[in-house]
Amino acid sequence: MKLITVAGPPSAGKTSVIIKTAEYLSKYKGKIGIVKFDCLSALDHRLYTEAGLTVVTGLSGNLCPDHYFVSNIDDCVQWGLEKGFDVLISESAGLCNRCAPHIKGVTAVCVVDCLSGVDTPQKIGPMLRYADIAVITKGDIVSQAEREVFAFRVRQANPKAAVMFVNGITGQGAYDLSFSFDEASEVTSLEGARLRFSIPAAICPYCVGETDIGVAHQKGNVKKMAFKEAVPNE
Ligand SMILES: Nc1nc2c(ncn2[C@@H]2O[C@H](COP(=O)(O)OP(=O)(O)OP(=O)(O)O)[C@@H](O)[C@H]2O)c(=O)[nH]1
Ligand SMILES: [Zn+2]
Ligand SMILES: [Zn+2]
Repeated sequence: MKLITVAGPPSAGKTSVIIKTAEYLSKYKGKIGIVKFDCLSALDHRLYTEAGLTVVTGLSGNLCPDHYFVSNIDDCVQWGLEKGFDVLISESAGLCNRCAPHIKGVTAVCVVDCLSGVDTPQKIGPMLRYADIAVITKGDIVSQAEREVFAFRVRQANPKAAVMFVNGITGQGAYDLSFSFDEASEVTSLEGARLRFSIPAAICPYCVGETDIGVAHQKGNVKKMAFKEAVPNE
């Protein structure tokens, strides 16, 4: 079974792109399964099941969704193998912009939407920087010049990634994306595999649910601000 991790900011178009790509994948590559990771709620299972795709949802609740992802992805692989999928695609929310679910040796996709602003590719960090394929959505709503500038900024953030435009609504570009999944390697277990980028350590009382503000509650892995002021120009 091939495994593909798809990450990207909320509402970037991940589900739309996956559904359009899965149409081709199920035609040419066999049975497709989906795992959706999110924090508090996810409605994507409705879209996936309407599209005829089998999906499981993992909600991380009070954990960072990427920490939750890395603790559960091998179980998802085992589920996918039991179900007899040929391709398993994980969609994760990329909510903290510091984590990335991408795994060494597993094809990694980052979806960014070109309405999100030209600085977004720099802001979203390892989710884009460590992806093999950067998919840009919503190119239909901006001008050719804006598409080019956005793609340039994506290439600056990750010079190694293949950059592809996919329209999540019409599916334009999804055929090419489905072909680039050919290179995804076969996975039977992730035991011993490694993430491409470390997940931040976050062991402090707030990680385990404390809500009180005050020095007495700042124990463990706490980082304090350095107050370097940027002053207004005279
Ligand atoms: N115009 C346009 N709209 C798009 C495109 N791709 C996705 N959308 C729309 O953008 C919205 C969000 O798309 P989703 O596919 O749900 O995005 P997502 O990244 O899966 O969202 P979450 O899982 O909720 O984070 C939907 O209304 C889509 O129809 C695109 O290429 N062009
Ligand atoms: Zn989604
Ligand atoms: Zn995180």
